[in-house]
Amino acid sequence: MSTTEEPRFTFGLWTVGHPGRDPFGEPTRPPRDPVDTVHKLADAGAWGVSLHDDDLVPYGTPAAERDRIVARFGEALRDRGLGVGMATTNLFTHPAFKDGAFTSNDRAVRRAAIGKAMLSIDLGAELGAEVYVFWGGREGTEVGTAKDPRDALERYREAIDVLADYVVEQGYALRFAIEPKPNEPRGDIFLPTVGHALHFITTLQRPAMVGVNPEVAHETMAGLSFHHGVGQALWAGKLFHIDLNGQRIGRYDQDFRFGAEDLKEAFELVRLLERAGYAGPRHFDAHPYRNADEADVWAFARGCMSTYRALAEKARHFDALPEVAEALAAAGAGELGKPSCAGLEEADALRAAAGDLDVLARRGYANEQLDQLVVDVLLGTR
Ligand code: GLT
Ligand code: MN
Ligand code: MN
Repeated sequence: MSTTEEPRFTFGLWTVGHPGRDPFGEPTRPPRDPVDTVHKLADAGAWGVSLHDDDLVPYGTPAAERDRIVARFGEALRDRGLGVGMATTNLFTHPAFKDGAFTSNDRAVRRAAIGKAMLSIDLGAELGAEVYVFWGGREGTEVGTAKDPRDALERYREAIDVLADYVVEQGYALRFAIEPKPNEPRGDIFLPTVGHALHFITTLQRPAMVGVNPEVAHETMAGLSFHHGVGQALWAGKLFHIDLNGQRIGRYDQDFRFGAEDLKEAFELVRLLERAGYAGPRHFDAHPYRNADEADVWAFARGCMSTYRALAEKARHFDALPEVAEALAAAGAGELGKPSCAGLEEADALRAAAGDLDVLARRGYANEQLDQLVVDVLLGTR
């Protein structure tokens, strides 16, 4: 993305539409009409929306009614010039998925899950989605002995393979993105981190079609550096989509407004995405606080976008400061981009270099100075 292009901000229908239900309490906000969401998101300056099949068409809706709902929604998108960044299947709400969807021990459930995903892929393609996400929230266990993880991964792989074949056979221009999460709602979820997902993708029949959809909250729940996970996905050419929100380590799945927690990590992330030229949607998968009223919901949505923009601006400002250039040089940040050796022809020189450690240990890396510059820029004192 060049500095003049506006990032493509998207919101799930389930985000601004989140009714404020939690495991301990009933909804605090009324249900929202998806068409109303389209209008309000357009007013707020978003580029587009994302959706689960069931967010738009409640499960069990008769076919004629489904077509009417989808047509009305498509018309609102066209009217307001909004796009669909991603679509996905709800394979976690219905009680049938209580033991998993693609990895349920019940073969009939697995077949129904694959079929539901096919219908949902049709819907995503009809609405022009560019990415199809798989978040396996129910794919996991509380009781480890109930599922051999090798069998579960084999069934997961089978499902993604057959669905990738389906996309190709239907001629849809969709790419898949797997969204990792360590736990919640299951005790332990399969494909818990970006790294697990990246390896899983290499086992698929159509690996080029499949990338990842990392989420701030999910890697953070696992205590990991989110921007390192995103960095590895970028390095592998697999960052097909991204879920932005806020989360504190060690807490429940908070899904707070982007930037509401750990601004420094958010800065590292935005700086990385902007420097890497990530061109996909900047998707906010977050919920307004449970005590938010209607006005606060839209303050939440505007806040997600304005924080991203502000951090992108801070990142540009940071990288333009001469003192930052100096600190980066002292830290050796640019040196890391250079190959360490030309290969085995340098074996003698490499062995000789092993004797230099005492001299090499004298170098400083100016990381205190560099990090304080980040803090100064974030605080606006520089
Ligand atoms: C659910 C989950 C998210 C996923 C969504 C896609 S739904 O809200 O918490 O992280 O991205 O299924
Ligand atoms: Mn998500
Ligand atoms: Mn989440």
